[in-house]
Amino acid sequence: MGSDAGMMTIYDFPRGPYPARVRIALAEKNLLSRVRFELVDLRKGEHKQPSFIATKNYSGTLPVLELSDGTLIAECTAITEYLDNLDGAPSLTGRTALEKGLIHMMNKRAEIEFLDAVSVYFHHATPGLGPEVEVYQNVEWGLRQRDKAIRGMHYFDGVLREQPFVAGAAFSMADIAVIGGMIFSELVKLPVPESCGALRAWYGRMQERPSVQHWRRPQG
Ligand SMILES: N[C@@H](CCC(=O)N[C@@H](CS)C(=O)NCC(=O)O)C(=O)O
Repeated sequence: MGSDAGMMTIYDFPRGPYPARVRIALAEKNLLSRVRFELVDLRKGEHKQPSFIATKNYSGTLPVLELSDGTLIAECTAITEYLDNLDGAPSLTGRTALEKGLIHMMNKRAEIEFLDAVSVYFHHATPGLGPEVEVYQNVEWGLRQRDKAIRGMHYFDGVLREQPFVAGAAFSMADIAVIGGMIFSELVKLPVPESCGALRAWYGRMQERPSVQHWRRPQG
């Protein structure tokens, strides 16, 4: 089992939208001094190397958290759950049963309807990480996922017309997942429709958070 003390390692790619989610969560939880980052170069396909898959993450994705005793936790949501509960005072993943349920639902929805859809668009309908890494591309599937992501933007715009944050009254991991979608959309130049005023205004407010500002700064 994982130890709660000691230095942790994050295998990541600093500008990647999924790694951004964990970097933002770390900053929100004041844990940046407890981690060191190890670059896995996506453009070189290092995350698809058999050794990475065998020893770090079966799914061949980033980020991955490694605890000081060698325990590995992949998947942004799982990593965020772990980090959020380290101090016994969860602030990103919910305290009550209701908060936990709503945050988990909206976080998953942000992935399915927005962030993961932009990712599929990137990998299938754009050059993605380049011909060496993108060994199978299905353009039609990619374009469908692009359209799904735009529908997702409209959906989250509607949510944010009704409430200040993605899962309700407070900032949570679900906001971080939508921020990941927005970061990926910027990267692939998929603009948020002008009509999504609430989503745009919320994103403006998110830029004021120190955790997001920290991510925006140049990183090593
Ligand atoms: N479900 C995973 C997705 C992670 C993910 O797709 N990460 C990107 C980095 S930004 C990646 O590794 N992409 C390479 C690929 O999918 O081949 C999570 O939440 O951690």
